[in-house]
Amino acid sequence: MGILEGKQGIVFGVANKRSIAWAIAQAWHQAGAKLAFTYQGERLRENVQELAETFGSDTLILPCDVSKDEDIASVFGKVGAAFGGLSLLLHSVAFAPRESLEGDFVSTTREAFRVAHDVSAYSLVAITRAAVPLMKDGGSVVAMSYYGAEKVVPRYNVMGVAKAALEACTRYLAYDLGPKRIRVNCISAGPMNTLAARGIAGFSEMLKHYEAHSPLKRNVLPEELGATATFLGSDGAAAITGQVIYVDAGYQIMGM
Ligand code: 0WE
Repeated sequence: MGILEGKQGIVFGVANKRSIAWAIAQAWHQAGAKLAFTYQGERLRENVQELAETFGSDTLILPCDVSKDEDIASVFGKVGAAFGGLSLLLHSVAFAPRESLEGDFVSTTREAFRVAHDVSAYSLVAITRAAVPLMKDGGSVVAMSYYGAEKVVPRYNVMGVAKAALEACTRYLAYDLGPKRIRVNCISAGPMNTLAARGIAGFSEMLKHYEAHSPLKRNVLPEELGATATFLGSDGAAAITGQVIYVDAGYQIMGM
């Protein structure tokens, strides 16, 4: 009997088998949850279908561009019809235009700033609001963040500002939804070797830096993010809301 038995959830942000969202979906599934998935764009449909259907050929898989209100309304309409209720929501979605993650932060355009905040931060507010009517017995919303939200990580740039907004949104949502027993938390993960990290200049050096300098002297495994998200989804975390939980081999405590 898993600790998420009888719970139903929706996962935003699977792109491929290396996605953090996929690691968390597997952990939630193994803990007994029934899951629906969304995918961003036709390009990713097959990938997500192939993965999600390992949980059963009847798995609900829906297109969703989180920057479109109509897509979000359609997804939650269909999830409501299929599930009747919802307990778990994973937000593992971020985007900033590539150029904005390369040069100086001071060069960030108004449009890059807008897109990064719309896709990476406002989307949490939009999908959480749409989930509230389905979370009749309370629920757990989990969003993914990164250390660049609180300290300068060279070239993370506007994504750092958007993750700071995401973490602040988490606190305000937690306050609003606490009376409905809906909890909202972030997991701040150490750097992971995902599609989103591919091609980022100096990324393998970043992994080596964590190995050398984090208290645990290693990087984080995807299944460790899954285990934390499973805890946050479970009744063991019933009094935890509005928090940023660091799953980063301890890196965040260091001053040097
Ligand atoms: O949040 C992220 C990355 C999210 C991301 C990645 C991309 C790459 C492709 C958002 N938008 C885009 N846009 C693209 O066009 N991380 C925590 C991973 C990451 O990204 C970095 C990092 C780390 C760590 C970028 C610069 C420096 C460090």
